[in-house]
Amino acid sequence: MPYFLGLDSSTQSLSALVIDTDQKRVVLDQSVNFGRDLPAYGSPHGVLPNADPRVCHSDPLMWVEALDLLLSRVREQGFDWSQVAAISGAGQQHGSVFLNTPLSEVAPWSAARTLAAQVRPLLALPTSPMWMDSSTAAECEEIARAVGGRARVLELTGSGPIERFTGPQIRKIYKTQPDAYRNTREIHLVSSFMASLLAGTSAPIELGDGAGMNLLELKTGNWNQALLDATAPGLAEKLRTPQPSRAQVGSIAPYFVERYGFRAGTPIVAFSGDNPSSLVGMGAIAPGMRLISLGTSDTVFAAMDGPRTDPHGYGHVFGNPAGGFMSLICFTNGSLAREQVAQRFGLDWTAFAAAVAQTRPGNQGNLMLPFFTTETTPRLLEPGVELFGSPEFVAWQRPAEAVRAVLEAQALSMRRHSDWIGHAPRQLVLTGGASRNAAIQRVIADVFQTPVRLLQVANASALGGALRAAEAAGKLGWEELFASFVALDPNVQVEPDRTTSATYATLSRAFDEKLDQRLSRTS
Ligand code: XUL
Repeated sequence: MPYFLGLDSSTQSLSALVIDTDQKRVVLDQSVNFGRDLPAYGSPHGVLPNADPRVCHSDPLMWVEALDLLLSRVREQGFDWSQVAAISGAGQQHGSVFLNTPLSEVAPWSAARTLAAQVRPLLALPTSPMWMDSSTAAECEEIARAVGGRARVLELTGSGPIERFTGPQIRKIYKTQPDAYRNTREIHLVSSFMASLLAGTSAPIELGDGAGMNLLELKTGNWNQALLDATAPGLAEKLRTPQPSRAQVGSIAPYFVERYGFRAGTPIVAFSGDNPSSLVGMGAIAPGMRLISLGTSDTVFAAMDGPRTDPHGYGHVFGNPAGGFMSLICFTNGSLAREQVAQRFGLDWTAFAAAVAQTRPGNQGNLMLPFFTTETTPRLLEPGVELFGSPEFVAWQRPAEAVRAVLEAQALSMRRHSDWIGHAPRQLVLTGGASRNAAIQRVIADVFQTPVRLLQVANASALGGALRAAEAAGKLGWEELFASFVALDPNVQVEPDRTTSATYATLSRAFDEKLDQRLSRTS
């Protein structure tokens, strides 16, 4: 059987992508959008509303119901799930699910009831803290203090203590909802939770995604006792030993065989985080390629030859699912900031791209600090947008300049904050929803003075899951899989305009100055 399924449980949707390794083609690529398809969860963008903008939780039952909905929809279209030989996948990173019963102790899922109905009574906490949450500054400081400072957390885990990471989130639950914490017997990442649902038992956390918890020691690949103790009492018992990415964590639960027609015994390979999975889906498991994913958040990432850490403490080191490490820098104000500017002037994406063409590189010195929401890179716990330049621009009366300003600021910030990765990139490979936007491609190529390319498959994270399932099944190696499934789009080759180099050097200095002033005011 040549079919392999990759699932991706991301912020706003659940996707399924199936590859046929004999025919070397993608045979299925479908998604359930949480806001559109599951409106009852009141989360149009996958996040529950909260009066405090720093608090971002999701309803884990929404992810569970999305799985049932996606599998049944695809089956109704006539797709035969029994052709799938192995399954893997990915989840949005850092989010956590708190269960009152380890899934290894629950009775097999009953095919007579929905999965959500069976998971609901197992939740020790009705909502899941997710990666957009920035409400744990106090907990980050407490953890850092307990283990010897922020630099020590960075050295141990590859990341400084970060508000959205799972450890500080767990500590906050322990402090603010002690009963819920006491009732919790198993804590999952979104990735291990999705794998557990499919396997009908407790799937362990995978090393690549586990590195985003501020709990895992990079050197040993195991939980660090000092960090566990600093986070919450009894935490070790609520976490299973982390497993390497190729580990088979179970076989498909009979529920999915009976309801959707999967083949009994189909192996489930450990699920990873969406970024590590995208590294695989973009064929970038060896150092040398620099990747930019333009999604709800923007991320810049690359495989690394060793676990080098960010001296500024903003970037992260995660596990590379193919072995070794990867760097990742997350910019929270990604699509979110672009959307805010577009909405402010009533622009659709065509008009947004056209606006860029009406302005010149460097934007005549007009500059934006585009922190519409709290920011991870650089760390800003108070949102705030600042404009500098002509009086009309500063008064938000220049739509075209505002559009260029948000894009230039995002690219300048990516360039400034990714220099620690090393290896000056020879090309930048873009993925994610906004990567098809020609104006964005142009600004990134010019700011970095580096050629920009695109991949043919947009959903790199789900593709990464399918490729990981195929590789773990043992018949095909990475090179063969990449040769069949990872191709650059021949129609997109954006060369940097060399004449803009001096302009962007000047703009970059101005941007750094304004950003440093902002950071010194807030630190
Ligand atoms: C990475 C991060 C985001 C989420 C998005 O550290 O927080 O990219 O993984 O799903």
